[in-house]
Amino acid sequence: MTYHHELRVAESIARQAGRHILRERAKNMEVSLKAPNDLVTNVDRSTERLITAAIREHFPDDDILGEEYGDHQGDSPKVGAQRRWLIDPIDGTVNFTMGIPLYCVSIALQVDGHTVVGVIYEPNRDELFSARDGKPATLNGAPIEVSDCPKIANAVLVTGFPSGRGEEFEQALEQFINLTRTSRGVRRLGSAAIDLAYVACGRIDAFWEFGLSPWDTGAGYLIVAQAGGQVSALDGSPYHVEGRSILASNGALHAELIEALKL
Ligand code: 2AM
Ligand code: CA
Ligand code: CA
Ligand code: CA
Repeated sequence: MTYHHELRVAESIARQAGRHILRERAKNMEVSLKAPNDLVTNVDRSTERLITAAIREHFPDDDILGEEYGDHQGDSPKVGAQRRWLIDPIDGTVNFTMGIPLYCVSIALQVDGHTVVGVIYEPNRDELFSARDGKPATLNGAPIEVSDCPKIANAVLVTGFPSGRGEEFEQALEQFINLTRTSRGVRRLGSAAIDLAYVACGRIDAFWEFGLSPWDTGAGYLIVAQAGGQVSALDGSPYHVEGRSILASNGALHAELIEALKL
C-alpha cells in the first residue's frame, strides 16, 4: 500500500481545519480549564468534530483517536488491517488562546500500529508538512531534510514541559538547565508537533519532551523519520506512539543527546 490517497485526504482536511481555526478565533473563542495549566477552547472541540466528520466521510470503517473526544470506533467489524487516525485539532492551545501564532493541526494514520501518513499544518504561516511511509517528507510540496549539525555545542534545540508540576516536570527543568548550558540554545515553542516539523526541515537540530500523547507525536514522528532524522524514546529505546517520551534529532546528534539527557 502506498497510502497516496490517504495522504491527499489528510492534507486537504488539515488545511480545511486550519481555515476553520483562524475564522473561529476571530469570531468566538471561549477558554475553559481541563486541569490547572491545561486549557481547552470551544475551537479545539469544533475543529476535532470537523476533522472527525471529514475522516468518517472518506473512511467510515477506520477508528479515530482524538485529544478532545477520545476513541471513535469505525463502522464495520474489523477484518483485515487495523486502521486508526490520530487527531490533535490544535497543538499549541495555550499559544492559540494568547494570540501567539504558533499552533497547528496534527493528523496521522496508523495501520496495524505503524504510522503510514502524517500531516502537520500551521495555518498562520500556511505551512503544510507531510509524509507517508517510504517517501521523502515535504513542506508545501517541496522535499525537506534534517540539519547536519554534528555536535550539541553548535546545536539549537527545542523542548517542552508537562502541564503538571510533579517529578517529571522537575526532571524536565533539570534537562533544560543542562542543555541550555551546553548547546547554542534551547527554544520552548509550546507545540510539540511544530517542534517535530521544525526538526524535520532543519530549522531546529533536535527536540525532546516527555509526558506526550499519541496525537502529539504520531504525525511528527513520521515526518522527521522521512526527512532523514532519527526518533527514539528519551533513553534511546525505540520510539512508541503510546510511549509518552520522544527524542527526535537530525541523527548526527542522537547518541550525544541520549547521554546528555540522562539524569
Ligand atoms: P496541546 O496544545 O494540544 O494541549 C507544549 O509543551 C506541548 O504539550 C503541546 O504540544 C501541548 O499540546 C502539550 N500538552 C499540553 N498539556 C498537556 C498535558 N496535560 N499532557 C501532555 N501534553 C500536554
Ligand atoms: Ca490540550
Ligand atoms: Ca497536543
Ligand atoms: Ca490539542
